[in-house]
Amino acid sequence: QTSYDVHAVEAKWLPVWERLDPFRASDDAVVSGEREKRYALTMFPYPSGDLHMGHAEVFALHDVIARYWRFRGYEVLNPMGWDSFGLPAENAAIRNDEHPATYTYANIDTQFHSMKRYATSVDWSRRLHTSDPEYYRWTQWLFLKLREQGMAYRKNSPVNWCPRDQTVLANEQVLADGTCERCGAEVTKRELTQWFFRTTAYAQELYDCLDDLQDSWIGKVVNAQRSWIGRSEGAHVTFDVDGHDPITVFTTRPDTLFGTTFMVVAVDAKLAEELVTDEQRAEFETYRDEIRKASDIDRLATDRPKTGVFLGVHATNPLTGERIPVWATDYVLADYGTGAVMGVPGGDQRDWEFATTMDLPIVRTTEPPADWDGEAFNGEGPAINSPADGVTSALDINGLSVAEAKAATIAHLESIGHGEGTVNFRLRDWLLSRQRYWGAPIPVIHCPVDGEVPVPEDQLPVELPELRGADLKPKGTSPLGAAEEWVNVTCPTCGGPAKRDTDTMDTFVDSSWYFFRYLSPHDDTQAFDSALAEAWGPIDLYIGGDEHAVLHLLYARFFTKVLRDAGLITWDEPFAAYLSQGKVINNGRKMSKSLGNGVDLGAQLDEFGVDAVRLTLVFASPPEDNIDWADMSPAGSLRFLQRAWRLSGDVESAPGADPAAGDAALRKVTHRTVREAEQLVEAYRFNVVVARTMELVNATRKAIDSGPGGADPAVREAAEVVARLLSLVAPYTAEEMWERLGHEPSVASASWPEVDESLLVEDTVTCVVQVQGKVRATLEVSPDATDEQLTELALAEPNVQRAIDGAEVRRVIVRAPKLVNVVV
Ligand code: ANZ
Repeated sequence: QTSYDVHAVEAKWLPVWERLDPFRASDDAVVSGEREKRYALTMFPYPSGDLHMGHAEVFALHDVIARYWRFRGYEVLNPMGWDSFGLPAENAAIRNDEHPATYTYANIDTQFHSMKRYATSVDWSRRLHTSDPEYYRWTQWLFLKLREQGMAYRKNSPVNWCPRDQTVLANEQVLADGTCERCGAEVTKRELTQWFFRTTAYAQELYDCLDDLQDSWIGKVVNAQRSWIGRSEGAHVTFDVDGHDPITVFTTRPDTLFGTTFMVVAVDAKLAEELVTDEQRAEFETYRDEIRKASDIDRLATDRPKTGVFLGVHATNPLTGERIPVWATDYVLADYGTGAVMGVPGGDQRDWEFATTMDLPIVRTTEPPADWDGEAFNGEGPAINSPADGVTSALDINGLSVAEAKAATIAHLESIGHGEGTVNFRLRDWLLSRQRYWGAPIPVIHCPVDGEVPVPEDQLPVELPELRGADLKPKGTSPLGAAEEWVNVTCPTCGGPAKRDTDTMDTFVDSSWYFFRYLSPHDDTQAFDSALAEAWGPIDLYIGGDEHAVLHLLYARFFTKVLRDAGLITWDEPFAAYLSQGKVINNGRKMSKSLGNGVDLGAQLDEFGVDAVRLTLVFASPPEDNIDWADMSPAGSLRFLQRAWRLSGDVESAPGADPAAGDAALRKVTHRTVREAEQLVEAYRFNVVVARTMELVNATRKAIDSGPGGADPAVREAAEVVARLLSLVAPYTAEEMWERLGHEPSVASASWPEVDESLLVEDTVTCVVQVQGKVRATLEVSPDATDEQLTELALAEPNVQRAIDGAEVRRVIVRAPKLVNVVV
C-alpha cells in the first residue's frame, strides 16, 4: 500500500474518537491535586457563516500546545463555544429577512460540524453559546453583581454614534480614522442616557499588571494596552473665573503655569455652554454645531487649522493673578481630563498655533537650546520667566529642571489650595448599552416611584422577547421598546406599573467572562464555581487575533479584577500567557470579497484533507507571522503525510521490541528530535517542530531502505515517535500510523516518548584553535577529549604550525573541549 485514502480515514476515526472521548477534562483530577492543570483557551468564534482559513489557523496552532500538554501528563481543559450575540448576526438577519436566532443557530450548527471534522482536542461536553438563556442569565447576574459593586451605572453623555448601524459604539469600536469598526460609516456624536461599567476604577491596576505580562504576552499587545489605558502624571490646577465656579484643568506640565496666557475648554462640553456670555452665544452655537460632525481623531490632529470662539469670560492665573481669556475650541476633548486646558503656547504646539491664530500672548517657561528654531518647546531645559518682569509671585522656579519645577509648582499649588498632583488616564468607562435586539437584555426595571430597580435574581434570565416578524432595523431606540407586553411590568419593589430597560448589552460583555462559564457550563445555580476557578485558573495560554488586543483582553482583565474584589476568585489576571497568530492572506493581500481572493476552507479540506491543511498552516511560519496561502503547498503537505504513514507499514519488529539493540545512529536522531520538540513547543515554535518531524521521517526512511532495515527495533522506535509528534498537527494520519504499528487507539492517549539522555551526547564538538588570540584552525573532537589530546591535535595542524612559524611555544591554554590558545 503506498497511500491512504484521506477521506476514508476521516470517516473512520471520527466515530472512534466520539466513543473514546479522550479530551474530556476531569475536574476531580485537578481539584484533588492528582494532576497538574493546564487551561488552554482559544478565542471562540462569532457564528457568521462557516469556519474560514483564519479559524483553521488558530485552531491548528492552539491544538499543538493543548495536545502536547496532555502528552506531558497535565489535565488539560480545552473548551469551545460560540460568541453568538451581536451585530453581525443581527445585520445578516435583517439582510436575509430572517430571525437572528435562526441565522445564529444554523451557523453554529455548520461551524460545529466543521470543527468536529477539524479534529481539535476539544472537550465538547463544555460547549456553550452566549445567546442561550442559560448563559445570558449569568451575564445578567454578573451585570447586577457589578452594579452592586458600584461598577455599573447610568449616565447621560455624548456617545459615539454610528448612523448606519444606528447604535452607540464604545470608543474601542471607533477606528483610528473615525469610522465604525463594523460597517465603516463615519461615526458621529449624540447625547443619550447609557449604561457604563466603571473600568476607570481599575485603570491603575490594569496598567500596573502589564509589567508582569510583559514577557508572557506579545510585546506589541502589552504596549497597545498601555497606550489605550494612557497613564499620564501631572496636576490638577484650579483657576478662579469671573462670575462662575472655579475651573480645574489637567496638565502634565504644571511647571508651565507661568506661561499660561489663555484657557481653552472643549466646545462640546457642558462647561462651555455654562460659561458663554449672551453676547457670544450665537457665535458659539454656530461653531459648536459645526464641530459636532467631526471625529475625535480629526479634532486632535496637530495639522488641523486651529479654530475657536471667545466665551466672553476671564479666569485668573493662580500664580500671577493675571486675568486670561477663556475660549472654546475643538482641539480640547470633552471627555479627557476635565475638558478644559490651560493654554501654554510656549510649551504646546497646538496652543502655539491657537495663540498665533487668535493673536494671544506667548511666554516661554522652559529655555530651549541655543540653536532652537522651532515654535513651542516641550523638551528639557531650565525654567525661566517665573516670575517674569513686572509679574509678582510667591513662587520662583527659575533655573530648575523640568522635573524639579513640576514638583515645586505642585507643592506650591497644594499650599495655596489651587491644585494637586494627580494621575490621569486616557481610559474611559466602558459604555455597554446597545440599542439593538440581539444581545442580553439589561436586567433593570425603571419605576416612576423607586427609580432603577434590579430584576430580582430568581427572575433571571430576563429573556429576549421573540419579536418574530418585527422590524429589527436600527432606528436609534431599541427594537425591544416595541414589545409592549415585555416592556410593561410591575415594579419588584412597590408593585406599581414600571418598564423594563430596553437596551441590550454590548457583546463584549458576553465574552468578558466566558472562560469562567466553561468551568461548569451546565450549572444552573451559579455563574461559575469558585472552587473550580481556583483549581483551573488562570488560563495558561490564550491564543487569538490581535484585533482583540485592546478591547476584549482589557474587558476580560477588568471583569477578572472586579470578580476578585467581589470575593469570587483569588487570581488577578485571567491570561497568564497570550499569543496572537498572524493572518492567512492570499497573493499578498488580505482575503476579501471585493478582491475575490478568498480561499474557501471547506474546499481545501475536501481537496487535501484536514491533516494536510492543518500541517500546512502550522508549518508555514512562526505562529505570529502572516501566512500567504498562495505560497503554500497543501499538496506537498499531503505527500509528506503519506510518506510518514508509509513508515508504519515498513516496520517489521513487534510492538515492545527493545530499541536498545537497534541502530545507534537512528536512535540518536530520534531522541534528539523528541528533546528539541519539547523545547520548541514550549517556545511556541510549532513550525520548527514540524520541520524536525520531517527530518526524522527522512532519517527513518533511510534506515529502512539503505540502513539496518525495517526489522531493526530502532526503526519502530522512530516511527512511534513520528506518530506521536504528528498527532500534534495531523491527528488522522497519526492515529492511522499508531494502529498500523499495532497499538490501541487513541494515539492522543499514549504517553510521551521518554528521552534517553545518554543518546543526546554529541559525537563531536568543534574546538577552536588560536595562536596569539587569532583563530587559526578548528578541530572536530570528542566531547571528552583531554587537555593533552587537544594540545597535541592543535599543534599538529598545518595552519597552526605556519602561524607559530618556528617561534618558541611559551604556553598552551586549554579550555576543553572548545578552545586551545597557543602563546608564543
Ligand atoms: C499645559 C501644557 C503645557 C500641556 C505644555 C502640555 C505641554 P496627555 O499626556 O495625553 O495626558 N490636555 C489636557 N486635557 C485635554 C483635553 N481634554 N483635550 C486635549 N488636550 C488636553 O496630555 C495631557 C496634556 O494635554 C495636558 O498638559 C494638556 O496640555 C492637554 F507645555 O497642559 B498640557
